[in-house]
Amino acid sequence: AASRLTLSQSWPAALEQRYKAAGYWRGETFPAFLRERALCLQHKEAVVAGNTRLSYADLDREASRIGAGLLAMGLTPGDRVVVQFGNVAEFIPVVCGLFYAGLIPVYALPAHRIAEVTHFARKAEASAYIAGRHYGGFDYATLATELCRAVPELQVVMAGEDAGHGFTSLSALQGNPDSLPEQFDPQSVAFLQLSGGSTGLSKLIPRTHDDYIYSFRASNTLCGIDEHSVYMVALPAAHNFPMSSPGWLGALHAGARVVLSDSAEPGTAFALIEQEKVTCVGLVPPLALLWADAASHSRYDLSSLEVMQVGGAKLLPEAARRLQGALPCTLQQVFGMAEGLVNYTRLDDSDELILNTQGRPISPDDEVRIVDDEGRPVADGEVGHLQVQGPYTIRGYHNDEAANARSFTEDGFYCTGDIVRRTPQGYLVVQGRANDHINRAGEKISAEEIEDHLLSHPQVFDAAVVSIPDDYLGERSCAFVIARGEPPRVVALKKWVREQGLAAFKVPDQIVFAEHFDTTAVGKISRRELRAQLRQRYLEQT
Ligand code: J2J
Repeated sequence: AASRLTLSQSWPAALEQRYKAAGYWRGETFPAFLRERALCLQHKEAVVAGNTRLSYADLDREASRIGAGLLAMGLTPGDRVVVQFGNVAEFIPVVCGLFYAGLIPVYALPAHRIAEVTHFARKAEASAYIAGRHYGGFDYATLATELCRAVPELQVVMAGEDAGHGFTSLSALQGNPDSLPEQFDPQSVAFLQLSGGSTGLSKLIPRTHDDYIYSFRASNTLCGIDEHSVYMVALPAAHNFPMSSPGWLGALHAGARVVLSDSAEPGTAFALIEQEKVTCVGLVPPLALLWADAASHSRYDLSSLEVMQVGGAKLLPEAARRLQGALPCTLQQVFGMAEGLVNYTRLDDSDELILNTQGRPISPDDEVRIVDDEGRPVADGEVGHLQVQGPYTIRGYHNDEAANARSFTEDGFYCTGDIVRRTPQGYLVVQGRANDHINRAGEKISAEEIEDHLLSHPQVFDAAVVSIPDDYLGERSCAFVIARGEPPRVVALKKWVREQGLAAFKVPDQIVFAEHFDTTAVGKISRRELRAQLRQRYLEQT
């Protein structure tokens, strides 16, 4: 058996037994189900992206070649590999190849830049980095070169016409398929997903074969995915929502067809929906609204669409109503998190529930607790902090004791940071967030992380980053800055943040200079109170 990455914080034995007895954890693994689909479905199309069409047999062959090739490079099962791709055909065979080899993917998003990718590689103690050479006008070989300077032990594999820089080319990978491990422990870690990063940098989320496969297998049932479905990935394919709720992994598990769209812009996506007869797609609220507007005067035939899922950020009831009116399909609200818990409105729910709630948990064994600031359960229907444990919610982050102490209760519940209330039918309504991150159209930004980068500027004395309600994005980021002497220009300061090697979505949308932060009344106030105060004052003035 291959050496593996095991969980440091696992489920208590009693829960493990319960989840197995209930049939959630079936001992199924990624390589096993992918191989099985390839055997049964052979020439059925699995993945469509651009001009590439891969059958289930093609996907299996490519994954075997890549997995064996990586082992031939000297990687060992259990090693972590940072992958960074846009919505291109190679992404799926690369991830499946890592699964086949027992290597552990760490999913960077295409928007991430050197600061973030370096953090992932270090935190995961990764052995390799695999990326597509060009995507969205960015050359990932440049990033890889810098990355190797920061983390010299990394091996690099590049997909694309020309790997360049002496990197190994993805298409050149070759190895002996017999070298691929045969046995996989279903309770070992299959990959590391990224957290939204509420305090500081993103944390790594270890997900096991058993828990993750259960989450998307059960999602398939709730989202109407079967072998006739065509699932479109319009959000970044490495994000947990389009990967697992039910996502492209759910679709592959069902033997359906996955269509990757490299743009979520209606023009591109609508053409693909018509051409590929897409039946299901997942979107964030601003995109869904954009689609609704565009659909009214679109010449494309969208009648194949059965389900439009919206999640990642709060969909307001009025916006939900607009979507329902504009698109000829069922609206499904999805409230999920990469740490685990996913809630869906059910396809046959009343409009009342679909419009006004964020759904209810996948599993009868998702134990949801709503508590006050002191951790005591609130009365039924009252607003409080959402905590959860269940068959697909992690018990701890990878290699991060400090974060675990903050984010998990003593009895192992995950503190989501979301403020919710529960309806009498057990549906959750998201009311807000307890911690200071900005949910910018589904992309999560840690206030602390950006404040840190602002503070590194020589002309910045202090900075506080807050979320401001925004008609289009849901929330935008606003940085309040106290200058040290002459204030820097706003554009210069934004450029400074970008040049720290950060994803562009983290650059503050707005910068407001302040003379001082008012900390008088309470004397020393917490960063959180300060942010709340600044946000409040700003909203009162505008
Ligand atoms: C309000 N807030 C929401 C919603 C997520 C499916 C869907 C989404 C994610 C995701 C995911 C929300 N209304 N409908 O992983 O599998 C906010 C909450 C939550 C955080 C998690 C999936 N849907 N959110 O968005 O890990 O604050 O996962 O805790 O990126 O997004 O973010 P993330």
